Amino acid sequence: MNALFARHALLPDGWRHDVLLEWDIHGDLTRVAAGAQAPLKVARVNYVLPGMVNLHSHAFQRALGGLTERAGDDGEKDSFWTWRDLMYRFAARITPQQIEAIAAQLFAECLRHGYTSLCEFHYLQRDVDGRSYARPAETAERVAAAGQAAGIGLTLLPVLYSHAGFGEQPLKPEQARFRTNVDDVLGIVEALGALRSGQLEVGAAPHSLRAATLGQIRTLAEALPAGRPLHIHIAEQQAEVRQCLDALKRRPVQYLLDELGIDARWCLVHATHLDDDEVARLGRSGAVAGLCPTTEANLGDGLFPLAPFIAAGGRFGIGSDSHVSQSPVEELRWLEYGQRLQHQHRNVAVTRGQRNVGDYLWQAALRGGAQAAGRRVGALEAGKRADLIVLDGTHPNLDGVRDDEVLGRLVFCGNDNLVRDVLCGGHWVVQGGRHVAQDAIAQRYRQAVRELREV
Ligand code: NGQ
Ligand code: ZN
Repeated sequence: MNALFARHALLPDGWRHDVLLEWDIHGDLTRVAAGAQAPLKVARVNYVLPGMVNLHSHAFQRALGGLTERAGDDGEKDSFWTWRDLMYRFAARITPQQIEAIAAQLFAECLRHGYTSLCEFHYLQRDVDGRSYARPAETAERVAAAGQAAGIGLTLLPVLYSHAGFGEQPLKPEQARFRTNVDDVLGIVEALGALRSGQLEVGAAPHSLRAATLGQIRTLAEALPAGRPLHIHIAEQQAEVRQCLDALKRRPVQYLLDELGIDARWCLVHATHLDDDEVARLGRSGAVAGLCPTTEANLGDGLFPLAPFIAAGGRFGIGSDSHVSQSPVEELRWLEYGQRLQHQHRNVAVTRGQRNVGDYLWQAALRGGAQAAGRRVGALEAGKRADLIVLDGTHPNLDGVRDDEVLGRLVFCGNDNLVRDVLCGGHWVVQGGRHVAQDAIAQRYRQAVRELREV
């Protein structure tokens, strides 16, 4: 039977008791009733949360994680830009089959840690010589296949990538695999349309103001079917802000807000460097800030102004971006800890109505993530996808805790993965802490990594 009985479940308006959840064969929740009787033969569990949305991913970078942590010898300080050179070198030789194997491993890991949706910001779209594949959507289709193998919900975002920097600088040779114009992207969006389902949506993503012009971004946004999400990297590094001021006479987020009618369709990824006016305007815009705390820390980006952004009514979600972490717990923990370290006080991510940091972070990241994904996810309610995680109620950290303590324990205490079972789109994809296809997926991943190391 497609049902589960949770003694405690996090519903949109907070924790509820004795919740009966039912879903249909399409993977949609059909009923979520609190204060219910447990029917015979329906499994009973202790703590259930909606699965988290991972709103920013470059899946292939999973295989590079942890391998760029050695300082260069040439006296130049390592930075985002020196990391990017290493990442380009890695991206130069990877094949579609390897992309699929790496993505499947990543997606299984994400599911095991409680992500049930992921937005793939997909720019590795040409072959190793910079030519279009016979099927221009080849690599995006490989990511979709990996999503299906792992059983995660996806939003595919084919990327518009035409320039190396502000002022329409020509692409560098090492960026040849990324090259697309607006028509290329729309062609890939169209080809991927055949894959749209309850588990998969298709949007688009101008890579950044460095890689796409305003005219291109406008054309793409207008041509994309209504309601599809649009994502863009923005204001991640100080150097980018300076270049934007030089070239366009405005700060990156200011420029987007002035020129593009940024609204709820948009996800602004990173948006790290904002002035007060940008914080207020972005907060009012309805757009989602796509925060990726572990990658932003790893790359030395800076800290997002979270408290004023929340106060301005801003929406945000979390992403694992370069995949130095595959855990929403770690993203949310570092999001809050960055603020504590910076401002030297505690319990920053709260509102007047929600004083509980863990509850606020989890729910806010769900709302923002769902919006950025453009899919019916992020809440346990009828009509949404049957995406949920069952926590290990026998773990000492959860033993006997009150409802209002669960997310504090999950997000801020310890390193064990408390995710026991995961249901995604109505299928149990993680059981007892193991992904159901873990071994086969890991074997293909190991093979891909071995091949890449041999090149
Ligand atoms: C990316 N990653 O596209 O993978 C970027 C680096 C760039 C992050 N921004 C490349 N974290 O921004 O030019
Ligand atoms: Zn990114």
